[in-house]
Amino acid sequence: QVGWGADVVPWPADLVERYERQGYWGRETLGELPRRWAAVHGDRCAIVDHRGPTSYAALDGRVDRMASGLHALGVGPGDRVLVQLPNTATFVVTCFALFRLGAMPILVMPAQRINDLDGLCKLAEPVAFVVQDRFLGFDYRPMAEELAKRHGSLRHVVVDGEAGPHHRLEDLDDPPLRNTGPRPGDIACLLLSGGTTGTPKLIPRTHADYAYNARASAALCGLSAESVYLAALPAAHNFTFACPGILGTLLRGGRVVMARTPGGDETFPLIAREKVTFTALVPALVDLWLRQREWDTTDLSSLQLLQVGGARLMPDMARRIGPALGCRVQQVLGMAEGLLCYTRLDDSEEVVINTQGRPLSPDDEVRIVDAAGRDVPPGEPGELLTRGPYTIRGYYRAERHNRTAFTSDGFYRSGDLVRRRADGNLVVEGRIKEQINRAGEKIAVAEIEEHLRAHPAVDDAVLLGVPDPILGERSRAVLIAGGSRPELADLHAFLRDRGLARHQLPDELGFVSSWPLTAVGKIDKKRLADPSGPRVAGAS
Ligand code: J2J
Repeated sequence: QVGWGADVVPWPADLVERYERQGYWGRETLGELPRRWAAVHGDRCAIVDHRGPTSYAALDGRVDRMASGLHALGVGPGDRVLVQLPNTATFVVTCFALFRLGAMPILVMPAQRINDLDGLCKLAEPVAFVVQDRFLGFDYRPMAEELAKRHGSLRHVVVDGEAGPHHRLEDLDDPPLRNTGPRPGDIACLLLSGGTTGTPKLIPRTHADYAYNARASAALCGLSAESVYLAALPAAHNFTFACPGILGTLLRGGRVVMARTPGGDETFPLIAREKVTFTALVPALVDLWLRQREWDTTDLSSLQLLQVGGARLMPDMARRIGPALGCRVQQVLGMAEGLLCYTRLDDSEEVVINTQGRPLSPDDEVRIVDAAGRDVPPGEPGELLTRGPYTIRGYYRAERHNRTAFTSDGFYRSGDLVRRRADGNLVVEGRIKEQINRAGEKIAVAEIEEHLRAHPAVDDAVLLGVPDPILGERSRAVLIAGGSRPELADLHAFLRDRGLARHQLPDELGFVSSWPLTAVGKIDKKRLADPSGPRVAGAS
């Protein structure tokens, strides 16, 4: 691809040609879509949020105004813009305005704090930051100001709500712009990776690949203009945004309902009122919904499909969903890097309960390999490697990391341990990457350990994922502290001061006087994590 420079690793030319020929990659760019939708659907409702409904025509108008307003501020093609907004129509407007300009939104979840954002600013040098004034008790404006102070690149803060000295999002409105015209192969947005290292990783998705991702997912899920999607997880998550989620629903002329929080208290009444037909959750939230369902009698009869992904769904929980919520289940093994595996709507109960499905695209390539990179015998577990028409070839501006995160022939090393059943469906067995999956939120172990080691009372630190009946995994910090031992609350305060988000704080704390070591002299994390294993000297 022309114009990508060294920031992004392109697909090889023969595959570009193949993906275009197969019809996966079209000629459209994401920014043009609202215009086309408005022409077809006009006054039909596109999005409902806490402020009310937005029609397809109004959506296109808002996208136009915001695109021209951002352009007047100097935001242009190729610029990066941090977007940290809760689930609102404004989130969608902002993304499409940036798509239209050929600028790239960096999609950040509302729960993320300055430590993450600081790393992203260093990496991607965004020119603007779009936030809501306050959300769930947190004021985003001081954080935006601090970031702007630290990073010269960040010239504009745009606020949805009370803007103070900043640009008010509603006021961004200039004469309509001629299309500045990104091309289908250009980068549309940068998604966040769960990460395994101390520095953040960004996932560059093109207009063509992301449109395909959403369109093919919408077809697989049988979406139509009658579909009503509840965005319960954060809109900035790949699952919610495009699998098929918000983008897939709008592509089919359906309606998106935005929930500010994912618990049953807010979502059940929304499902009843808006006649929601499908939604997506992580297993920890499924658990919460099922508990609430034991006493809550809200009418959920419109719900036809519940997608579950992000972390392992246990078969007995999967089995309880149908009877409790009156809908079908679809398991999704997804990753923001690309590959999506889905169980199909007509799969047997057995497949839907016990597997994470199979790839979306006929051109998704999946290899399952051993530690030496050799294909394992059929049915054996190994690491999932993948490439295909919507899987990236490299992280953004990460040349060195890309050398290990991808094979020399372009397969993404997922770090997931899977096996393939004889029927082709994949089952996730575990993980070989250093990452904790806490209720679907990915925690980069190495990064948090670095922060823990920075505490003055800590000599050395290890972070472990331990099994948790609700979260799937919770995090346990194990420390070596020669002098006084910090308490968990002290540690939390310390880490919060360093700008960590709530889910990044250890759930529990233990101490040892020395590390148990493996045969090759590495810290034996398995032994540290095993409660029934031999007690580690000095453990508490
Ligand atoms: C076990 N582990 C899973 C599953 C993801 C749809 C759904 C999820 C994500 C997502 C996504 C899993 N069972 N069903 O982007 O579009 C773990 C794996 C994977 C990692 C990716 C989507 N589904 N996982 O979770 O980028 O370890 O994407 O590699 O946040 O989540 O995390 P993320």
